[in-house]
Amino acid sequence: MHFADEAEIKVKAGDGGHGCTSFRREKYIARGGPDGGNGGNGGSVIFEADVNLNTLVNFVSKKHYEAKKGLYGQGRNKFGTHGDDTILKVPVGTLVYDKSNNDLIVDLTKNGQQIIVARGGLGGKGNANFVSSVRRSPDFAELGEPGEEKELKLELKLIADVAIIGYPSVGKSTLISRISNARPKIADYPFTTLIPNLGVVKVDTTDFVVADIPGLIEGAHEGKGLGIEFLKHIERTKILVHMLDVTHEELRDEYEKLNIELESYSKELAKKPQILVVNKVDSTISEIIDEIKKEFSARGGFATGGKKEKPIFISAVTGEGIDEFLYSLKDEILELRKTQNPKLKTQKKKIFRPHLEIPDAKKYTVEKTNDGFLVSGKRIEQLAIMTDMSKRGGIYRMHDIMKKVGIYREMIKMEGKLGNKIYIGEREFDFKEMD
Ligand SMILES: Nc1nc2c(ncn2[C@@H]2O[C@H](COP(=O)(O)OP(=O)(O)OP(=O)(O)O)[C@@H](O)[C@H]2O)c(=O)[nH]1
Ligand SMILES: [Mg+2]
Repeated sequence: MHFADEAEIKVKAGDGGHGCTSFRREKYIARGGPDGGNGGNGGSVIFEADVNLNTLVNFVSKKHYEAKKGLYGQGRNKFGTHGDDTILKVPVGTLVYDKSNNDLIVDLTKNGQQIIVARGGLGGKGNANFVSSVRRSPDFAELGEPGEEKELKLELKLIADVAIIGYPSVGKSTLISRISNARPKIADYPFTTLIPNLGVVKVDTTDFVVADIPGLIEGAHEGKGLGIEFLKHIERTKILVHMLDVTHEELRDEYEKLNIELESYSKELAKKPQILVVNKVDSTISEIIDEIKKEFSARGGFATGGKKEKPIFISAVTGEGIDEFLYSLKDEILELRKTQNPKLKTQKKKIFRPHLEIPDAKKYTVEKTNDGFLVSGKRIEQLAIMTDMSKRGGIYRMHDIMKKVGIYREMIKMEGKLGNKIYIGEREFDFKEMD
């Protein structure tokens, strides 16, 4: 499987259902009062960050996503059902960009965090809404608002508190599978891990996310092995667990070489606190462990950014030393969380439903064009697109609104006259005489 950390997709929210034009049927009354119900709102397309995912691969194979339409309103004041939202789960650490202008829409950093990326269209109002003293039997209803449509670019920068780095086959995946819920592939050949794996670790009451990073080798920054493109995923981690393999001969040398690789990728990365872990103690003898201890302390502990002076010896297979390792990791994380914002907070708050929020109709601009006026504004554009242009009543209502909110006054100030056009979004109206 190819590791997908970028994808481009199209999303389309559901259209709002049209409002209904209908009149009550009653005995002996030719035409009863209007009773056309409202159309349902269209569903929105929503992203939700999920800590159990670690690639965007689903979005590489499927590129189009839609939410359901709202149903039409019906007679007897029956409302159309709202369209269902489409919730797309993405890994925590997904950045969402609007492809049309490359603007960052959101950086999904919290597990459970949701964002509406394409808003469903508002359901149109049925004719029962348009009764007034001067309009007793309105023969028009609003159309449903089209759902938003967007082209998005997704980019993944995984967010983990801890990243396990080291040469191939030192036992990084074995460790993450022992301490977390992650179940990566483990094998005795180099570069078994091709994409970072994430796992949630729980020590007492503290939860944190650990990433198992593919093996690095000397020259990785020049593209050797799997290269260093994965290192961008550890830019946001707090701590690096630098793992060495006790069965290798030149541990100190390997350790320094990897730190140099980190530094050639980013000085920031090289400065991150590291916990040094020497794995596979079950395959060696205590004399060798003593030798390694001496070698590290003789040279003064860490070469870069390190905090812990002495390596922790573990066996990811037998479990030896794992508790000591987990408790030092937890202490370190709690210490760092005091100064930084915790990244893995599950967000339980309900997302804000923009359907409930109608934009302010008084917020608009009027500009002169060569044959009339261009009127812009969220609400006025929404009303225009929802106007049923085949019904005089609908068009008249639009003119009434323009008068009420002051658009006509503006146009008259700018010498609006009969024959002028009024452009609002995709719709076009004719300037009328004021009565
Ligand atoms: N004896 C012993 N073998 C271990 C230990 N930890 C891992 N191994 C073995 O080492 C080999 C490599 O383990 P992995 O966990 O796949 O190593 P890795 O660091 O993830 O390797 P890459 O993904 O290729 O970078 C496997 O055969 C493991 O069974 C350990 O504590 N003791
Ligand atoms: Mg591995």
